[in-house]
Amino acid sequence: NADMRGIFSALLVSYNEDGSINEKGVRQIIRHNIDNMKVDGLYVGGSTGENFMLSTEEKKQIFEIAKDEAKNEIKLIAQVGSINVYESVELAKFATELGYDAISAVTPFYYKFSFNEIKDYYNTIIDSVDNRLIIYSIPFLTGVDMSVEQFGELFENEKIIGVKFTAADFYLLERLRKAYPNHLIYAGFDEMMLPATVLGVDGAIGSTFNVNGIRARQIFDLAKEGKIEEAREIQHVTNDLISAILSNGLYATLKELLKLSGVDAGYCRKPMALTTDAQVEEAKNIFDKYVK
Ligand code: NGF
Repeated sequence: NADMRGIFSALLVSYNEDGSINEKGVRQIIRHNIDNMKVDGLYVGGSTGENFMLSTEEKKQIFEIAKDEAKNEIKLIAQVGSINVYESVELAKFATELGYDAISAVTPFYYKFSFNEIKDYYNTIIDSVDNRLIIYSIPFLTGVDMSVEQFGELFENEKIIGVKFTAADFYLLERLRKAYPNHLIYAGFDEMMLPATVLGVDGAIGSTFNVNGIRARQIFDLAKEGKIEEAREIQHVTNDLISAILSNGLYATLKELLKLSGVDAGYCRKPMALTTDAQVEEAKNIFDKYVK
């Protein structure tokens, strides 16, 4: 599974003001990631794509657009997780038929599912397709924490090849790295990429790579080469940028920064709010300081 290592942007999706998908804008975001951010791949249908607010048909449409635009230029991962496992299976089949290189699924959320239920969810999804699966673990949004042993039980299914680890628990990350040296681990928090890379992650999946992909790759490569001080300097600039983005509203600001780069990134989708004038103004300052 070494083909899946590297830097993956969590794809932002351009929506029109009425919430419909702006296909032209989505294509431009994809091109910007490939041509200017030089990413190795895209993570399609994640939190960053505002995926959990979409209908099944809309999710499929985004998978289709991404594959049609990216073709085989980069790797594509389709996030198909949903607390409706039947929808996940349908999406997994759809993305596999489109030729996605792997699928991923968030841990099922909202209800307090037992570990056995979570395991059944993952096996149900991946056993329905001829593909590979990456677990999406994001405990701060889902409330689902899993132990080293529980990850091991999931990895008993050979088609489950890794985890997208969006957590600040570096002890757990180190334990997972030691226990499963042949599974893929992706760093999920862009602001913690350097420590995660030092601990041996295989790649990273992040929202801010849509605008900061070049620095992200520098941090990753320098850390892999053991050039920690140089990597730290770039992480410092990156985190000045990320903290400014987070203070101004994550997805709205990323979209404004893309617009300032000439990409029609559109609006966020309800119930996310429309961007205010003050946010737009602040995004210009952020752009001039860190992105231009
Ligand atoms: O946006 C979130 C969650 N996390 C992303 C990323 O882990 C999510 C992260 O890049 C993702 O990949 C996806 O599913 O779309 C952060 O936005 C970033 O580190 C800033 O905190 O809130």
